[in-house]
Amino acid sequence: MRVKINNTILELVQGDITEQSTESIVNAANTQLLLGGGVAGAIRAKGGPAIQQQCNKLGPTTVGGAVKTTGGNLKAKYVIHTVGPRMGQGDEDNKLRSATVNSLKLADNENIKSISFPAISTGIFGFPVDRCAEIMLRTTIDYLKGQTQLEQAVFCLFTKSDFNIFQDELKRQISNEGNAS
Ligand code: AR6
Repeated sequence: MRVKINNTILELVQGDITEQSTESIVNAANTQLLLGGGVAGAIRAKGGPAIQQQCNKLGPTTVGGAVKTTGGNLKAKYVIHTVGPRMGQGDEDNKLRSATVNSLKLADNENIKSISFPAISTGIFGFPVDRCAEIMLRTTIDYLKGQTQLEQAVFCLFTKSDFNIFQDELKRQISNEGNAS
């Protein structure tokens, strides 16, 4: 599914984010910037050691923060590492909002034109996927309505069921606002 928010294409796809050819992909990181399992594990396996090496110089970071490294051997030139909330630590919704908006801002500040997000925090960190879809899509749509050089923002969902949840939520948000073209 694909909609346009002002000048930016917002797209949902199902698949492995490490196969995305956007200029940047987002890693669902931890505050230590140690690439563990899930998205991070796939990035480490496919991207090679340069990514963790750069992370070691940048970490630790904060929940909701975002930092950039090389994409190593990935198709994406850059990885934007952002830390989502771990379920149960408190103020999770705001932390997920910050992680999303800080990733988008970092991309813009670095003149990056395209970005792919996973469903941050919905794996090892245990955040519900429907709430993640609502927050990440709302935050991204609001951001793209403002000043941005981003040409494409992609949400890459690993499973068909997560894709369907994001698709239903995007349809709901777009029809409530009538802001897509
Ligand atoms: N492509 C796209 N989505 C994926 C992929 C992939 N290759 N692999 C998993 N997902 P997670 P978190 C989905 O656990 O919950 C790591 O150890 C997955 O199904 O990657 O934020 C880090 O180092 C889920 O929907 O991130 C941190 O310590 C979503 O991506 C911690 O996990 C996020 O799952 C971060 O946990």
